[in-house]
Formats: sequence, C-alpha cells, structure tokens
Amino acid sequence: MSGVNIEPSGRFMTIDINNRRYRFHAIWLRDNALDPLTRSPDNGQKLISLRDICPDTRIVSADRVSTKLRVRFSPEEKTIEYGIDWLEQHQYDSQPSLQPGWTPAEIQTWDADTVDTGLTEQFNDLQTDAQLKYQWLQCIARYGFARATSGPIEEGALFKVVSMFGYVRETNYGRHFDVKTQINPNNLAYTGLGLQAHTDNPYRDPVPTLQILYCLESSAVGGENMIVDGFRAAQRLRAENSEWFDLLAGHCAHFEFAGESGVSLKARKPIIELSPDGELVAIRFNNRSTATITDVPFEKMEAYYAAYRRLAEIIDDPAMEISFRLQPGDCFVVDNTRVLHARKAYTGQGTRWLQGCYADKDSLLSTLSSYQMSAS
Ligand code: NM2
Ligand code: OGA
Ligand code: ZN
Repeated sequence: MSGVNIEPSGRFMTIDINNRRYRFHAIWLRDNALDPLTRSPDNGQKLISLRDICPDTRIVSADRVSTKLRVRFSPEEKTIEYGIDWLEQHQYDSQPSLQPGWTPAEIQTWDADTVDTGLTEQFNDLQTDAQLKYQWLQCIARYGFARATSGPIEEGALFKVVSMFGYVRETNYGRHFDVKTQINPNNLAYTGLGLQAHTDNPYRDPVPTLQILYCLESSAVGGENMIVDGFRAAQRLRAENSEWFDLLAGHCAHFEFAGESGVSLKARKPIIELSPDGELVAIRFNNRSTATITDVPFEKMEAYYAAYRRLAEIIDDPAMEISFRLQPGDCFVVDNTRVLHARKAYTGQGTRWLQGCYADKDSLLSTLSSYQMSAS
C-alpha cells in the first residue's frame, strides 16, 4: 500500500501523490539526483555530465520513507532520496494540452478595460519601500509594463530605474539615448512625428528585452504615449482567424536598420514568435524597420499580408491601448518582447525630451525570483 511500483524492466516507476499517479523514468531520476557527488552543495551546479550516467540505468528499489522517496539504481549501486513534494512539483506525466499562443500563469494579458492598479507608483516610494519596489517589478513581469511618477528631473535618472533590477544593455544608440527632435536624425524617433505602436529594435538579435523611457521635458503640444499588449493582440488575431495567426508565427519576416554609417543591423525573425510547444515568446512589430519579406511562399504571400494588416489593425484599435502623458520626472518600463509603445506627434513652442535605454528581462526575473527565495 505504499503507492510505489517499479515497472518490471526497471526503466520507470509509478508513485501516488495526493491521489494522483505519476510515472518517473530511471534516467530522469538519476539525472536529477541532489547528492553532493552529482551537484555541488555550494552552488547547486551539476558536477557530472550525462556521459557519466550509464544509459542502461535502472531502478532496483523504490521506497517511501516519510516525506521522501528512496531510490536505488543499477548498475551504479547508488541510493538517492527525493522529496515527495519535489517530485510532485516537477512531475512531467500530467501536462495540460496547450493551444498555440498560450501564455504561462505568471503573466496576465490586458487591454484598455484592464484596471491598472499597482502599475504606477511614485518614484521616491520605489526607492525607499522594498516591498513596493518588489510589487512594481512584478508588474513588469506580469503585465509587461509599469510606470513611475515624480522622479528627479535630472539627466541619467533613468539609470536609477535600471539599477532597481539589473543592468543597461548598450547598443549603437549608446548606453542611453536622448529622444528629442534632431537635425538630420538617424532614426525617426528623433523627430516630432507620431510613432505607431511598435517594439524597439526588431532588427537586433537578440532584441533588447526591456526598455526604459524617462521624461525630462514635456512642454510641447502632443507627444502622449500609448501602450498595447502585443500578446493580447496576437491572441485576438488567433481567436479571429487562427490561420492568420499561424501564418505570422510560421514564417520569418525581415527587419533592418542602417540609418547611421558603420551600422547595418538585420534580423530574420517571425512577427509572432512561439516556442516549440506554442508558448508566445515575443512579438516583433515595427513598421519603420520592416524589410522586404521573402520567406513566405508565393501561394501564401497574399494571406500573409492580410494577416499582417489585421494584426496592425488590432494593435491600432483604441480598445487595446492604455494612454498617458509623461511629465518631467515620469518614466515607464516596457517588456520589449511583448508590449508595444507609441507616441502621438508633437509640435509647437515647447520642448520634449525623453532619455531612453535598454536592459534585459533575465536580470529582472532573477531579481524577482531571488526576492521570492529569500522571503520563503
Ligand atoms: N531609438 C530611440 O527601434 C527603433 O528603431 C526605435 C530607437 C533610436 C533608440 C527607436
Ligand atoms: C522610442 C520611442 C517614444 C516617445 O524612442 O523608441 O518609441 O515617446 N519613443 O518618444
Ligand atoms: Zn520606441
């Protein structure tokens, strides 16, 4: 009645945990051993490679001992204990069926009707209240966006935002860039033109995964910002026409930037990027940087364009967007693989000046996850 059974070959076993039955393979269990000869107790890194594990590894015995499962392997003659909780958390025998375009439970897609509590905080509160800062950073992970207001109106203040979680990603635009009207701009961002909702730098591989835009001057008329959840837009496209979704996910577009001498950036990537099991990984959408699309077969090109047009219409639909006006000292952070940002045209007597920079999501997620670990 221990609820543990070894399959006669020893290649896998079953265990009942909380009224569910899970199978685990010998090779998987052996690879995931936590003993000090398999993993360093100091840093958790693996000390052995798969080559060190016999391909004919078998389970010889398996016994439940209180909250542990004790497993003996051949031919190594090694006994390893696994927490039953750990096995339940890491089981791979009962997986949900996933639709292409699925998103993990940790993220929440949104549109104009979504209440944005927690998305906007006072800059100084974020610097002094660790719990609030954690919640705000969590918003970036969950919604792909967060905003801070009333920060210092001084050059370089955007770096204080980056140092809340990670590091700047330097590019040909510099460690940071000044978004203001320029004479002979190398990029249309440096004009007063409106910018359709876009993700930045789709011509880069990998793309910068976070962007910070920090306002220092905003007396010009216009220049409001809008943001759109690209994941929600992709899911809406799929709901409307799954073939169109598949076309944008299944073929590469081309993106290019060669606006300054010595720079020629090119990337061949889909507009909707999925993982092999269909998870939404990234949206690349930037009309100004789209290059000639050649990787869609002739028979599918017209439908591809129809799909691309429809995605653009969804992105431009006001029902999808949150809009706001940045005042000096205000800033926002976007997940540049997911949330598109836009700005209205600006003109007039006054000035508009934002400082921007890129950073990456891996350090944001690492910061969040180490908070969780220290809290638990
Ligand atoms: N700037 C502001 O991705 C883009 O080309 C958008 C980026 C020049 C760094 C503008
Ligand atoms: C950009 C951009 C928005 C703005 O620089 O990439 O989108 O509000 N700017 O000027
Ligand atoms: Zn931009």
